[in-house]
Amino acid sequence: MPEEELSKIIELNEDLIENNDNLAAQNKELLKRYNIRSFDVVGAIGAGKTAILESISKRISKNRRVLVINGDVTTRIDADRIEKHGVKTIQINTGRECALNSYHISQVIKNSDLSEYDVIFIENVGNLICPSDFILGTDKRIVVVSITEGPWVIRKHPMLFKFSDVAIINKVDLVDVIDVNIENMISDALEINPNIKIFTTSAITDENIPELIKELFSD
Ligand SMILES: Nc1nc2c(ncn2[C@@H]2O[C@H](COP(=O)(O)OP(=O)(O)OP(=O)(O)O)[C@@H](O)[C@H]2O)c(=O)[nH]1
Ligand SMILES: [Mg+2]
Repeated sequence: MPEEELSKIIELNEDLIENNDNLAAQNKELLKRYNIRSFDVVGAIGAGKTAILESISKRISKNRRVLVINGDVTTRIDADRIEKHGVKTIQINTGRECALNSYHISQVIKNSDLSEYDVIFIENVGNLICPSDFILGTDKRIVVVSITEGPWVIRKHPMLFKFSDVAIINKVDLVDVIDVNIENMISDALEINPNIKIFTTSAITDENIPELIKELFSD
């Protein structure tokens, strides 16, 4: 590719990321104005993002007004699963895009009555690479992997761990049948980001889900 074209592509990418960051800052301000606590949940396909949000929703929906925004390429399967637990959901279908961006979120929050919510969770499209470039304007980012993705999944995808506040290593109920050392996965995450808060969970048995909720709502 000619050098001139390559530099245009790089500039375009930089513009995209800068525009995304600016819009994310506006999202953050709007959510703050309504006193809404917000989290975006990123992670591998099938790691258990929706299952964890189901587990959290059923525990907190009695005391808090929750909206879950689900990013998915084409379906509303995840939103339908979560809605059963007494929270509101909005599905965003991203089509060919492999991650949500702050424009998607700005459209949703501009067109919602934010006075109806105390908490917003955003489940991103399952992907450990694309979402790292696109912050959304939430208070905290949660990254989810599971032990079934293999012992190297964290080391192979450092970017999301570097820029997340909370890491979840899920499906620990399967530890007896999967050859993986969870302690090593925890060390990998801490090496990438010494400040990250790590929870080893099972969305099936609810192991450590109350502790996770405590962390999310502690300050
Ligand atoms: N054994 C076990 N299975 C789990 C756990 N969490 C999720 N699953 C199962 O893993 C599969 C995928 O879970 P989802 O919650 O759909 O995962 P996801 O990360 O939302 O997937 P995408 O949105 O498609 O990226 C489902 O069959 C869940 O029942 C867990 O902690 N333990
Ligand atoms: Mg999901």
